[in-house]
Order: sequence, then C-alpha cells, then structure tokens
Amino acid sequence: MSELWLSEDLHPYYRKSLKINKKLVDEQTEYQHLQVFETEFFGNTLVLDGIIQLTERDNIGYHEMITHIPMLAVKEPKRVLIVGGGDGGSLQQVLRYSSVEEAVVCELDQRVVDHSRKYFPAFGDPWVDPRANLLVRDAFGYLEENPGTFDVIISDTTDPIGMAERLFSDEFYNLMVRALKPGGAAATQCEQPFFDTSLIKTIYETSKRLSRHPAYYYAQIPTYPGGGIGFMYVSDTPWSNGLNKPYPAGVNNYLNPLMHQAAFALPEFFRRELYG
Ligand code: SPD
Repeated sequence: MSELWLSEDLHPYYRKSLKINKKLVDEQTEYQHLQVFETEFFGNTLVLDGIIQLTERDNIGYHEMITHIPMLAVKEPKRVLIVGGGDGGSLQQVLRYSSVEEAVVCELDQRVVDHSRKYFPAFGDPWVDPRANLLVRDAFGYLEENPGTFDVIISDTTDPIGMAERLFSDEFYNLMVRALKPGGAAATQCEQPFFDTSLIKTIYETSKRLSRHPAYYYAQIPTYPGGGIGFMYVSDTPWSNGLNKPYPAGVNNYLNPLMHQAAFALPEFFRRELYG
C-alpha cells in the first residue's frame, strides 16, 4: 500500500509533509474545511483549509508561548480574552492561573471546539471549567462592545488568509488595544520572520503606535512553515516584567526563564528590519 503524506500549500515555494496513518475527520463546516489526521510521529493533527493548525506532539510550545508571556507580564490577570482558540489549547494554559476569574473565548466555528474536545484530550477539556465562557461569534463586534475590559488578550488565530485576514489589520489591533485595561497585555499569532517579514513589520509599526513596549518573539514549532512561528507582544507593560516569576502548576514543557528571554532575540536581518 502506498504511503500517505500531508503537505500544506501555504507558500508556493516551500512545503513540508507529515506521514499520515489515517484520516479521522473530513468536514466542510459553515466556515472552513476541517480535517483531523492521525499522523505517524506528531499524533493527531488539526488542519483548517489545508493548513496545519496544531499537532499533539508540538503544540505545547505555541500554546505556552502565546499565553504565558502576556499572562506573566501582567500582575494577577483576572479577565482574559482569547480570540479564536477554539481548539482549547490556549484556554487550558490561561486557566492554570488561580487569579483568572473569567476566560472568554471568541471562536467563530463551533465545530473546531467539538472536534478538538474529542481528538485532543491532552487539553483536558478546559470548557468544563466554570471560568471558561465560550462565545461563538466574530471577535470584532465583541471587542467593540468591551473597551477597557481585559487584563490579557490572546489572538490565537489561523493565518491571514480569507476570513482571518482582518485579524491582522490595523483595525483589529486598534480594537484589541482599546479592549485592554490600563497596563494590560496582548499577544498575537504573528507569522514567520523569513516568509512574512513585511506583514510583521507593518504590525509592529501599528503596535508601536498603540502601545509603549511592543516586541516580537518566537517559538520553535516543527510542523509550522520554517519550523517556527512568532508572536507580537503589545502592551504598555514591558514583557520583561514577567521574567523569573513563578509559573502556575502545569507550565513548563517548553517555557523556562532562559527560553522566555531568548524568545525575544531575533536574527540580525530581521531585527534590523523591525527595529532599525
Ligand atoms: N501556519 C499555521 C499557523 C497556525 C496558528 N494557529 C494555531 C492555532 C492553535 N491554537
């Protein structure tokens, strides 16, 4: 029998592939083509519109880094908003903090939640926690209705293609920063330094206009293009305020104090491009 390989077409000049054991889900939801594969080394893998979103084996670096960097920077975060994040991976990390009273997840596609609950059991079904509040709706309207509300906002989105393109716009960043409490912090999925330099630069310029201490940081995720992905930290509170703070129980599969600091070190070509 011939081997099956999962390969995504995000870039016309670059591909990587995961070996598939079997297909577990193949569904056209109201919003997107949702697939879950059992893969050989990386375990169950969620794919949306042909793009790998997460695998059981390497999602932890993404979820720890997108959540704990802003969560640790802010003192005692109580109200948290996750934009997207229907798989529950970021929610699991946010709920590790005993200071958190409410974690709102604004996810457009209920089917992402349903399938992730079944196929990614390591997220521990965070939806049953009474502090979790799932809103199946578009984040723009919700942000507009809630200025000055959140200690931390995490934008845990797909790539800037189709319906997600707006989540990388000036308008979105304006609304997001407006929805933070004074001193609050946001972190956003912010793509790949090699492939998306000019988009990241534009987002950094926007973040600089909107906040005092924006910074780009990076995590190694082998199943994403280029083997990793970056995040934009957006806040008036420096990210370094979170360094060497004690972690809530359950954290540190990927994050440790050296990784925390090193994540903000950028390759020179990219540092120059971004910070001048
Ligand atoms: N190129 C793929 C980027 C995927 C980012 N979203 C991941 C969602 C995990 N919660």
